[in-house]
Amino acid sequence: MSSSAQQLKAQLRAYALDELGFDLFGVTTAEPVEGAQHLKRWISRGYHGEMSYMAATADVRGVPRHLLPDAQSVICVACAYHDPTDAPLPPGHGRVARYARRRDYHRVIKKKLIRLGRKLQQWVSEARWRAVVDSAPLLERELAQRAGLGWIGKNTCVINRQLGSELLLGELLTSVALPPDEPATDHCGKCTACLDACPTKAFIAPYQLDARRCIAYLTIEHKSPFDRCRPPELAGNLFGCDACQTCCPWNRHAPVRVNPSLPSLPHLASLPLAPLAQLQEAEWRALSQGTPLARLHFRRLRRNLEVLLAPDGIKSSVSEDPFRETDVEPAAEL
Ligand code: B12
Ligand code: SF4
Ligand code: SF4
Repeated sequence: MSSSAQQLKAQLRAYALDELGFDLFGVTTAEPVEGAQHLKRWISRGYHGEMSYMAATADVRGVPRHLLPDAQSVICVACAYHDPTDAPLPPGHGRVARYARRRDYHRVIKKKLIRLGRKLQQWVSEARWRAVVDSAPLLERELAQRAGLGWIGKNTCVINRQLGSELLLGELLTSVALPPDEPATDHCGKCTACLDACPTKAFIAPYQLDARRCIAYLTIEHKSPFDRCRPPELAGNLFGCDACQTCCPWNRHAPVRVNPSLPSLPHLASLPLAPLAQLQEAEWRALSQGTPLARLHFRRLRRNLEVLLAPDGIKSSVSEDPFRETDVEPAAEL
């Protein structure tokens, strides 16, 4: 690749990190990603549950050119939100996952990416680009791994050696060919802390998550009412779950790093359940506005609260899990 392409990448990198305030920056090609085969198998086993958008887009998620036909490169970025100063969950409260106790990252990262795209166009007038933050079908973690931001850990999250896994990802697809970075390599080793820490045993095997068991899925993405005879275990979580990340040694040793554009909103860290159950829909909308919590439709909020407010007796036993698999192959790398 020419030295001018190297120089352009260096300029973009400096602008993304120094001006826009991203915490990580890397480049990969726009070639299809290899992990797409895992996605297809994941769907075929039904691990996506009610996330029908995952099944509907499985064939194109690994193909960046589906989103920008003449894409040559994908610029991958991340914002960090590692702030481990959690107080213990007060009695009668529900926990909100750390990524959701702040402004909605989709908007924050998208705005920054659009500025990056415009800057690219100032430097290369014929450049075409498209900004993506979870908003279009793309295997974001695979691309981030290939662009060197971090490896996909056994908990399926992208982990950076310096910053850990509490990262939110975004991509700028572009028709401009930029020199790719080296892919990140796996540093999970023999550790299994995340697999052991998951309260619902949602990992079928290392690197494989059955979303139907995952509290993040159950509290946020699952739309249907829960089975009243067998409500899921939510382990105190009202919205999302961090257990497979807070236990990870790469997070325990990571420096506190919260992107200034995504400051913590401490009043959202845990919410009092009984008063929440009294809220009217408009009040919930006002409380959640502008944060990832807004994704939680009022009906689903009430459903989650019903489980969290119920006496322990109604919680199901994980050993009776109807999704228990018997035919799972072990991860190839173990
Ligand atoms: C659907 C989805 C979910 C679902 C399913 C999660 C999942 N693991 O797939 C649910 C609702 C459960 C979820 C939860 C969370 N999510 Co989410 N989610 C997504 C979304 C939209 C798609 C993910 C996807 O493609 N899954 C498909 C499956 C097949 O992928 P996978 O499980 O990651 O498996 C990969 C590897 O493990 C490997 N693999 C799979 N099987 C096998 C088998 C073998 C043998 C091997 C070797 C490898 C392997 O290949 C796969 C493809 O890369 C992405 C945004 C995006 N567009 O990418 C955000 C995204 C992944 N989520 C994100 C976040 C922050 C979360 C939560 C932390 C939120 C929270 N605190 O509650 C949790 C984390 C739970 C977890 N451990 O994954 C971030 C992750 C950032 C990071 N550091 O990785 C993303 C990238 C959004 C973003 N733009 O920042 N999420
Ligand atoms: S987010 Fe929670 S429930 Fe989901 S896999 Fe991680 S630890 Fe398990
Ligand atoms: S807890 Fe251990 S196995 Fe799990 S992602 Fe972190 S390093 Fe990897």
